[in-house]
Amino acid sequence: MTPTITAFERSPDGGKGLARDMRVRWALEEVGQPYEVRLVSFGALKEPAHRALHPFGQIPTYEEGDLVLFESGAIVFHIAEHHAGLLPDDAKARARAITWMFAALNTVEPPIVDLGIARLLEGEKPWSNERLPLVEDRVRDRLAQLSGRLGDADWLDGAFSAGDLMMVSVLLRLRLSGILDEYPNLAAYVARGEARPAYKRAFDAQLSVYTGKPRPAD
Ligand SMILES: N[C@@H](CCC(=O)N[C@@H](CS)C(=O)NCC(=O)O)C(=O)O
Repeated sequence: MTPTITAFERSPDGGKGLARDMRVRWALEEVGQPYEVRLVSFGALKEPAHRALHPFGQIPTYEEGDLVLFESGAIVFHIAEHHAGLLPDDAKARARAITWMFAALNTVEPPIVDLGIARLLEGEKPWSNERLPLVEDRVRDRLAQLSGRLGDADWLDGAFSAGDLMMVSVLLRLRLSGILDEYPNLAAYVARGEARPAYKRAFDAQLSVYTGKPRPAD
């Protein structure tokens, strides 16, 4: 059954790959699962029809028959569990890959989201100049720890997994800040993720929504 995901009708980043449907698209492309996309306006996100799918009125959602999921992490995990290619067969390696998914979402993404808020929404506040360096340093702390763990490995734990997909997706949100480049092994890690054919297909598909150009595969 072909799943349907939701994405922004108009993306705040114009299709630079930061909206969270990108993670889901990437996972679906990695496992070779075709999918449909339903575009949702900002107004419609908060309407009852969408809230029935997503209690917080956000994207992405995932519908597969009568199964409805929200939260990009839960959706990617569901895809990874039901298709080969994103989680190792070995039980312990699988548990570690899932651990990295949670680490990306629960430990690395929050300070990165906080930085986005501090820069984009709080820049005019009288206390912004004092707060911003503190938020940036919290991001740097996490990146230094992650950089130390990754070392010169290609991926976080052996072969590429859903843990890497999620970590790369989260780190990409830092690109415009320049902070990622302070950690060359993390910048190279993200570049490896972006170089994957599945990532490129997902990126092109998301971008085509906003440029009006057809998907390359069409
Ligand atoms: N934790 C959620 C976050 C979802 C989220 O923040 N979605 C954003 C787009 S990337 C959204 O819908 N923003 C519009 C809004 O919150 O009104 C996930 O990972 O799926």
